[in-house]
Amino acid sequence: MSEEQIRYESSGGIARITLNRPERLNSFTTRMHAELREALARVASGGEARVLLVTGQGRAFCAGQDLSDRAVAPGEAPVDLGTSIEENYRPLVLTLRELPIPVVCAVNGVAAGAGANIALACDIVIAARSASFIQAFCKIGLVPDSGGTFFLPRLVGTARAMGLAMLGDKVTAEQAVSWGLIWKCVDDVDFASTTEGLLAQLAQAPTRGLAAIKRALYASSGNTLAQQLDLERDLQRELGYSADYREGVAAFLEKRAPRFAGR
Ligand code: T3D
Repeated sequence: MSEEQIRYESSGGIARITLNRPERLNSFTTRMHAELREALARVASGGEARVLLVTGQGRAFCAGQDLSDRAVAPGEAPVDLGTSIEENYRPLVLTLRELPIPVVCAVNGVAAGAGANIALACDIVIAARSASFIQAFCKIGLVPDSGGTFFLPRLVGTARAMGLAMLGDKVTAEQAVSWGLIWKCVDDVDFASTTEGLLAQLAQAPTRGLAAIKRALYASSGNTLAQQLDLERDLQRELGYSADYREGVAAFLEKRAPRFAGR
């Protein structure tokens, strides 16, 4: 496949997707979405990757939709944004959330509009200190999409979500951490090595267990306590029969480091 607008690699249990339109701050085009879909399908069907990295090439993570695709000449009908969301952004967010492996987003620079919310759709978000997050939608008369209206209030509460969505202010990586929007922010010089350390750790972790953690945590906001306790029971029952659980217990008792196979 042609991968010009994204780069995809997979080795050593780590799949990597790099948004690759640096001259347009990695903003989304229809073609980039198609390439992303194809890469994500490879991750999902390959069965080798135990962690997925999503990051951006150049000085930005992603500036959301490419707005040069959205200019409307007088007398012309505008693009149906609902169709764009339905065909591109909605499946992208759902795929990231449903992949049965951890998805790490390494936010290397500005993340704006859908770019910010695609980052928030990932399971663990690490950002360079110079990165920032902007809910840019309000500046062009739109609503936060790609899950923004779902993620923001859950992560930072309604008051902050409302301010972020209605004002479109830039949130620094440091502030994003202190508000609970993302996991971690590291100095730019340490960003690559910290990200690699995180990927290596996750690639050697008990993958089935992490998939179950992901499923349980994302289910919790829609569940009652009783439903969540039932889900925990069911997941624990299933994991209790896994090779990784057996290995984890054996390694603990033998006082050695575990060697998880991800099964
Ligand atoms: O349409 C649908 O399908 C519905 C879905 C919508 C989802 C969305 O994401 S809507 C929101 C779209 N995104 C934005 O509104 C963000 C627009 N960009 C910005 O606000 C700023 O560029 C940034 C805050 C992200 C970065 O600012 P700065 O000062 O660091 O860079 P810059 O100079 O603005 O941008 C550098 C270049 O990238 C520039 O081009 P030039 O002048 O060098 O030729 C700029 O026009 C271009 N660029 C940045 N963002 C976009 C873009 N070109 C097209 N689309 C962009 N989104």
